[in-house]
Formats: sequence, structure tokens, C-alpha cells
Amino acid sequence: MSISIDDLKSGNRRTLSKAITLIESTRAEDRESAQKLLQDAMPFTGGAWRIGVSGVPGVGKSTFIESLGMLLIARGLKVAVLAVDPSSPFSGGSILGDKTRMEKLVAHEDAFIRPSPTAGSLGGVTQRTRESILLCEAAGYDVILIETVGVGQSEYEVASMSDLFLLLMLPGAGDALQGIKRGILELANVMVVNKCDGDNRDRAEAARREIEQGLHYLQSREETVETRVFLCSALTNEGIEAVWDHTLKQLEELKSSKRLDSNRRKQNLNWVKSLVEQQVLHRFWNDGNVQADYMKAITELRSGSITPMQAVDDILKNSP
Ligand SMILES: Nc1nc2c(ncn2[C@@H]2O[C@H](COP(=O)(O)OP(=O)(O)O)[C@@H](O)[C@H]2O)c(=O)[nH]1
Ligand SMILES: [Mg+2]
Repeated sequence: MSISIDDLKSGNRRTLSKAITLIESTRAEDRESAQKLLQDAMPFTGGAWRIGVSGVPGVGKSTFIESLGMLLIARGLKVAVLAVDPSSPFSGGSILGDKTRMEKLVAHEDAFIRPSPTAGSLGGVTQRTRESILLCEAAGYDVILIETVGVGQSEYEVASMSDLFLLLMLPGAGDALQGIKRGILELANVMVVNKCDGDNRDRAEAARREIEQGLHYLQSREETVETRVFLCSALTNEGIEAVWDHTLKQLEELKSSKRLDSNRRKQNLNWVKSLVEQQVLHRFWNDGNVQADYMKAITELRSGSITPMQAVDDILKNSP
């Protein structure tokens, strides 16, 4: 399979979809065409706002993305939605579930929705998603929403490829911060209490107080943007516009102060480092000598003739 940069730049959704399938392929010849396409795409990347969206399962991420996505389209923007879900290597089921919550967005020609890569490990999923962001940018998308289910380290991974990170929460004291891992609050730039409709309206203020108290205890971070709490309903669209206006203002401030670029440069450096580490590990474990030394050391360890520390020394003795 081969796709030209001109095809990709035409903005055709099918071509973008094929391009992402190409970069997700693990076949050697596909990897080569994928790298070529990414190279060619580079001059046309960087033009989108990259926004991470997280929150516990059921908080309303997909519904929120549908609502926000349609608002962005109404403002003349093209929206891409990428998902990072390392928990479901065969995520067919959850894609369908999500797509029914994003019916309007799925059907709209200015939106592109792509489920999580099925590469398995979080490292693989992260790598493919970073590359997908670049392809979406080359294809002319203005806003890229990266949704994560929040399994394992996935929020950190998504934050490491986003310009801003939105965290969705539930209304009600005691519910808002429930299930949110320590450290995630620190990642979030915009806090959004969702489902503030119907009977939940009264509980929304309680959630706001709880979150503001939670934020108060966080040490203020360097290079952070002010964190604010918003109340909204993804179901009725109430409050979504205020979330976006604030988010856009933050993004524009990041851009005009050059922090957007410096953050992205840092993210690229970290990306390179983690790629090198992955490759080194891969080469290490696939080395014949290492495998032989490993088997020998493990056998000796089992029989009790060496200590764990000696086993480590034996396994590493032939590695650079
Ligand atoms: N009342 C209410 N329900 C919502 C709202 N947003 C989402 N839901 C419902 O919450 C459930 C989970 O939503 P979903 O978007 O799939 O959550 P996700 O797992 O975070 O992607 C669905 O039944 C939605 O209809 C909202 O703003 N208000
Ligand atoms: Mg969802």
C-alpha cells in the first residue's frame, strides 16, 4: 500500500483512514512506506490544536466529544478524534459503543473519528497515536481530540502528546474525584463537571467545591496554565461553549507566549528518547547471547546456586 502526500493533503477521509492503517501496520514493507509518508507530511504538520480528554468510564467522554465536536464544526473547524485505549487490543466492541454516542460527528464530513490502535502495548498505541496526530494535521484538521480511557499510564501518555488536557468529572461531592488517580489532577488544565442537568444540578456546586479544594492542595506547577472548573451537560450542550471558549483562550495564550512550541519541542525530545529506549530493549531481548545467558542464569537461580544479583550480572555480562 502506498499513499502520496498530495492524496493525504486533499483531506479525503478515506485516504486519511488508509494512511493511519498504513502506519499501524507492522509489515516491514508497510513500515517503510509509512515512514516515507510521515517524512513527506512533516512540513504540513503542527497546525492543529491537540487536546487530551480523559475521565472515568461513564463520565460522558464520548458524549462530550460529540457535543464539543459539533460546536467546533459549527465554527468552521475540522475535527479529528483519536482514542488511546491500551486495555482493548481488539477494541471492536468499544468502538461501536462510542460511535453510537457520536452519531452526528461520525456522519459529518468535517469530522474524522478513529478508534484506538490495536498495537497492544501502551508504547505501541502511543507511538501510533502520535503519528496519527501528524497525519490528521497534514490532512487539514484544525482540532484533534485525543480521548483516553485512563487505564494504566495512558493519561500521562496522552498528556505527553497534547497541548492541553481536559478532565471530565461527575457531579456530587465525593463523586467528582472518585476514581481519579493521584497525579491526574495535576495533569489537567481544564476541569469539566459533566452531567450537570436534571436532578444533578444541585450536586454540581458540591462537585465544584470539592474539585477546587482538591486543586488547592496541589503544589502549583511550573509552566502551568490557570486551572478552572466548568459545569456542563454534554447531553443538553449546556456549558459546552464556555468550556471551549476558555480552552481556546488558553491555547492562544500558549501559542502567543511561545510555550506551545517549546512544549511540543520537549514532547518530541521525550518521544525520541522513549523510542530509543524501546528499540534498545527490543534489541537486547532479541539478542541470541542474551537469551542464552538469561536461560542459564534463570536455571541456576531456580536451583538456588546463584543469587538474584548474580543472575542480573550474568544476564548483562555480554550486553554493551
Ligand atoms: N444526564 C446526562 N447523561 C450523560 C451526559 N453525558 C453522557 N451521559 C450519559 O452517560 C453515559 C456514558 O456516556 P459516554 O459518553 O459513553 O461516557 P464515556 O464512557 O466517558 O465515553 C451514557 O448513557 C450517556 O448518555 C450528560 O451530560 N448528562
Ligand atoms: Mg467513551
